[in-house]
Amino acid sequence: MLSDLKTDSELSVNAWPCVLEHPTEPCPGEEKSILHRAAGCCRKLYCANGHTFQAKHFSRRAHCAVCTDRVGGLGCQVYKCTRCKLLVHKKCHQLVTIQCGQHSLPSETTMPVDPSSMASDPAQPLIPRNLSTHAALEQVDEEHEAGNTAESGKASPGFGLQDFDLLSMIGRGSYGKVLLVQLKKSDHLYAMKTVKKELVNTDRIRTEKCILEQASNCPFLVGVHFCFQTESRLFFVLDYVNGGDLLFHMQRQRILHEQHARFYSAEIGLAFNYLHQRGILYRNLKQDNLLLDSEGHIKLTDYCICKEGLQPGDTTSTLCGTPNYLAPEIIRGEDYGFAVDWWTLGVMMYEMMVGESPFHLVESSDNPDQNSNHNLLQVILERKIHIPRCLSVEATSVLKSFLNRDPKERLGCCPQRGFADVQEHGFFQNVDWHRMERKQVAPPFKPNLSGGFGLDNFDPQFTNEPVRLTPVDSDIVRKIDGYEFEGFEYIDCLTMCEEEWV
Ligand code: ISQ
Repeated sequence: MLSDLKTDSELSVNAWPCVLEHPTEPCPGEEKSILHRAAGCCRKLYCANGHTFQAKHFSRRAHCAVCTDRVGGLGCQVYKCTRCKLLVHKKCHQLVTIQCGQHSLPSETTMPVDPSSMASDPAQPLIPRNLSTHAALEQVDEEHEAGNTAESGKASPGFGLQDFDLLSMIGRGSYGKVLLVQLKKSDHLYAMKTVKKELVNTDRIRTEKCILEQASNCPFLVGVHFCFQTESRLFFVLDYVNGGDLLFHMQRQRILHEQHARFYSAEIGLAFNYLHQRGILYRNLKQDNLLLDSEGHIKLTDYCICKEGLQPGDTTSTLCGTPNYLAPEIIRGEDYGFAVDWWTLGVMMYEMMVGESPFHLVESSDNPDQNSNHNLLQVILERKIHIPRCLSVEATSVLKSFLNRDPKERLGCCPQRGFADVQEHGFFQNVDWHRMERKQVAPPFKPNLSGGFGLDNFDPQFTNEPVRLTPVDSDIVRKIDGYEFEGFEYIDCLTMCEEEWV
């Protein structure tokens, strides 16, 4: 079995067996309060004289650009141009004579509008204000792309790249980049995960999106606000978690006090329990995926290797995960279940309290093989785990219990008791779980947010990179099946309400 393993730093397999029969219908377990907005199915657009009007409820004082009477009022629909923000009565929209983009906004309109974002020709891309000219020019290709897809009827009528200012790069994965962005309309900050269509598997994207939607209802998971696409990319607009990731903080701190590790591991436990109760196996715990919010609470991110649809007791067998966190049963090639997540929590708690991995390899230049993943996997399977004597009895016990190589004996894995055993373990005895799950327990560390937008909490290797989306080769774009990602567009219920009541 060991010889079959890849030696990459990440091992993952692209086989995702859960394919929905009707992709535009809600996924199993999806909350009913969340609304889907597949292209054109929920929001109609009305075109007149270059404008693209959308029906809105408008609660502020404003006047119709055609008849000049007041528009809006409770329950009264107004048509608003998605590009130039012109407001008209529904009954007047066919009579509009002003061309799109060729008017100044009425002074009553409280929407902050940057003049540079008003293109005189609606067919021209908008140049975002917070980009350098160079970066903006790079982005123009993408905006064109966004416009083109809209014209061919495949883009979301709700949101597109042109609605956001791209502020900084904050992360990178094999799929694409993660950017800090600001919604122009509201100034809200979001993390935008960009995914190149040519690099992804559609079933995997469907799973990730489905989990993101469910994650939005858990305080310890990064959730999604919007999804949209261009011809070459998919965009997930996610919660921006401005305190940085645990990897960044552990590089400065090295070891955390037990009290500090207890707080993070309790919140991670609640996140796991939320996912497991919904049949989702996370499989991706590592320091880079554990983010801290502005107060210091945790949020897990990156659902790209999650498995969904597992009932209690069900197992799966795909070989995937980060080598250092792989549970022994995965390495042994056995079928495995939720127990692998509790193993990863044990590895992470050890790293927090001891300052290194429980499977730390001693560097040896004589034997380069000693440092390979192959050797690491053997160590995970066989080497005695050394727990320093300076740790408390309870900390020692919880580490031993999570790092039990037999999944049936591991803490959190008893079929009838599950998470209750974790909550009742001596290490967590002083945790008030009711307050903890409501984020009412004060975090032990508050991230420094003195720098703009919290960008000081992200690795300069990302934040120093220019903010741009590199143009995708047109030959590649031509090969992408335009219908493969149909129905990807999404807007969360809360934002939908905010958007309607401008
Ligand atoms: C949200 N906030 C900060 C960083 C992120 C990285 C990946 C996904 C979501 C994120």
